[in-house]
Amino acid sequence: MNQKVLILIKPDGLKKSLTGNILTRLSETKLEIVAAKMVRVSHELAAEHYKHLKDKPFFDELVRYLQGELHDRKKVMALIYWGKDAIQKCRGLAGATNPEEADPTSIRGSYGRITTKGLYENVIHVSSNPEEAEREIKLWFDPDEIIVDLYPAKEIEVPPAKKRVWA
Ligand code: IDP
Ligand code: MG
Repeated sequence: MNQKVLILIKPDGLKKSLTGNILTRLSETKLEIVAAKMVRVSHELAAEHYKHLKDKPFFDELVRYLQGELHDRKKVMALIYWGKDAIQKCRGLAGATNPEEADPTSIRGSYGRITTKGLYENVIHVSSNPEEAEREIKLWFDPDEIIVDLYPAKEIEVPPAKKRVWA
């Protein structure tokens, strides 16, 4: 079954200069990249992304982590992979949530760590099911930032607004 999946290279992955390694590992899947961008992550975006964990004791630290507050890297790389069994393939390469329990050859097993505060810094996010992928893709991307039509979209009239252009 063709699926789409949101991948985030988290701030620790960027700080450790792992972008190339992670993309190389993901290329083993032969999936297609249909969107990619660098994102400055607001508190609102990070909290919304991880809202299913808002009652966990590590939630505030997790939001700070995704915002880059722990790594002096206030950005993440967001990508959408698309193709057959995309979620299972990417989750498999990523490895278990806890980097100490992840297969040592997986991305998280190779590069993740547990901080002294107990947060799992696991360098990559991968959506875990199609419903979560849809919610997350719509949270991180607008339709026109994706080179294929993944979900129904509509056109709306946007009132004239100020926009930055090259000087
Ligand atoms: P996932 O990233 O494997 O889908 P989730 O349960 O969705 O796992 O958790 C989101 C993120 O929250 C994890 O990737 C990890 O960074 C962090 N996290 C999850 N569970 C724990 C925990 O028990 N202790 C510390 N950090 C955790
Ligand atoms: Mg998850």
